[in-house]
Amino acid sequence: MLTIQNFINGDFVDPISDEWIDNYCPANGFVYGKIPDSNKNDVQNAYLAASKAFSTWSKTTLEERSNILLKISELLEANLEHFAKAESKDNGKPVKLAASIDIPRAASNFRFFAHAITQFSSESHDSIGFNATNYTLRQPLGVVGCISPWNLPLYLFTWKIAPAIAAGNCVVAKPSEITPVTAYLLGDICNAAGLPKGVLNIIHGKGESTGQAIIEHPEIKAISFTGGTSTGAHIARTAAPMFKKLSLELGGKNPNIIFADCDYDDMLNTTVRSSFSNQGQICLCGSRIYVEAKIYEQFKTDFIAKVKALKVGPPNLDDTDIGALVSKPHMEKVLQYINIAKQENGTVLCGGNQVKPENHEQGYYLEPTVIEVSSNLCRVNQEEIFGPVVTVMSFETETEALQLANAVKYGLSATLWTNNLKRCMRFSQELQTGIVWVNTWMIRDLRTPFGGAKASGVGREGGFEALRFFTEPKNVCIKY
Ligand code: TXE
Repeated sequence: MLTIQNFINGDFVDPISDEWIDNYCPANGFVYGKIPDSNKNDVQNAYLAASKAFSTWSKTTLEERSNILLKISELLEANLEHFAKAESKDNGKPVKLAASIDIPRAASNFRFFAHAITQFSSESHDSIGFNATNYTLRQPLGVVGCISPWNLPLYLFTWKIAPAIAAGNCVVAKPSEITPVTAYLLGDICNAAGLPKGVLNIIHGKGESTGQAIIEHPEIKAISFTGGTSTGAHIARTAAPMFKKLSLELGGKNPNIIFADCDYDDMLNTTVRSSFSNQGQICLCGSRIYVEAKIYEQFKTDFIAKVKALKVGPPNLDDTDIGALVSKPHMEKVLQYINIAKQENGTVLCGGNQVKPENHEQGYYLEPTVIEVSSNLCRVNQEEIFGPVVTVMSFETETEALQLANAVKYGLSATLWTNNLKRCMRFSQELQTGIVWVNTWMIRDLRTPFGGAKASGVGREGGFEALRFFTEPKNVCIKY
């Protein structure tokens, strides 16, 4: 049994209440560890450690901060295999995915912000006619809260922590209680890299208690959150009266719009990935597929053949394409949506069932599922399922495709497949999303603004946007 502890002031400690939560292995459904069920006293201790560290950390040179972040990145790379196995076991994702995407990206997050902070600058404004000049100071906020979800555990946890500490803040961070292990392992790496005590504090526990104590802490100045839209709305309601800065990266229901003039094979292979990578549990997955009518039948035949060839199985096997879903309740939620689709007259073209691999019968496995729908208004086309389920639907005209794509409450990302430049430019302007991918999916340049429109969130992460979020701009005006 793996016992996870909180990481406060550079030390690993038990929760004050001595209360614990079971941690499940999605691959076989067994409990394999326990994690702290932290309460507000643990959060307060983490806050006090962070607050004490802040006066020194905020004054360290950029070179010093940058060197420590680079060291963390190097140590993550040196321990890649260990972290990848831990992530796969904790989350259910194929170990080859964790080793090729999750852990390398966590290392890149630290490396990227180690460099970005040395290039971050602010503006000056010469007030002509007033004999005055203004410059903008960008100062760290103080103690900030970072709360992350279970789908890309270390990847998203570090995507928040790295810019926060690079900018000179100290952090109270909470990973998802469903996937706590790699965040726990990160504590050792931070100590080995020489990160001063208290700069990063990692608290484990449930959203409604531990997370709640972070968001309502009066001295935690900002919250960077990734997770569900309803949780994001609750955080906004809680934090707004305290005037906390908020960055919310929430759900998505992203359109994948396919025109007949695209590079067909490239589109087909990428669409399999954008539909089912990480068991469809990525906020950027293209879960609504719209195909131009003249290639619709062909697309269905070819797509379904490829989807049926995907291998569902234990995440530790090298030939597994689709691992386990993250938890039993989540698997049940996804299965429920498949039933809703049937009740709404959707046609399950492939998949739709639970899978029970040998010796893993209690694991949380689902077949990759493709559902044909006739109305964009059905619940499976409007609500975030966040599992290995996509819908397909045909369209006749460009106007119709755009209308279908935009007719949801979410606005995170969109993918467009076409070789028509004018159409590409029109769609890029008109799609109501924070990200538009044309003839590709999931190329991520860490300098770009990342986030969503509408119910997909508020604010942007990535590049200097993240460093702006984690700093307070102050205008200094000097008359001469
Ligand atoms: O997320 P939650 P859940 C979507 C997806 C999924 C749904 C629910 O549709 O099915 O959200 O997933 C913490 N104060 N996404 O329930 O609850 C929680 O402990 C402070 C999209 O797992 O939003 C965890 O650390 N924190 C998504 C984090 O919030 C609170 C990724 C996310 O959990 C809290 C994951 C509170 N009151 C799910 N309540 C994406 N955008 O990538 C919970 N938390």
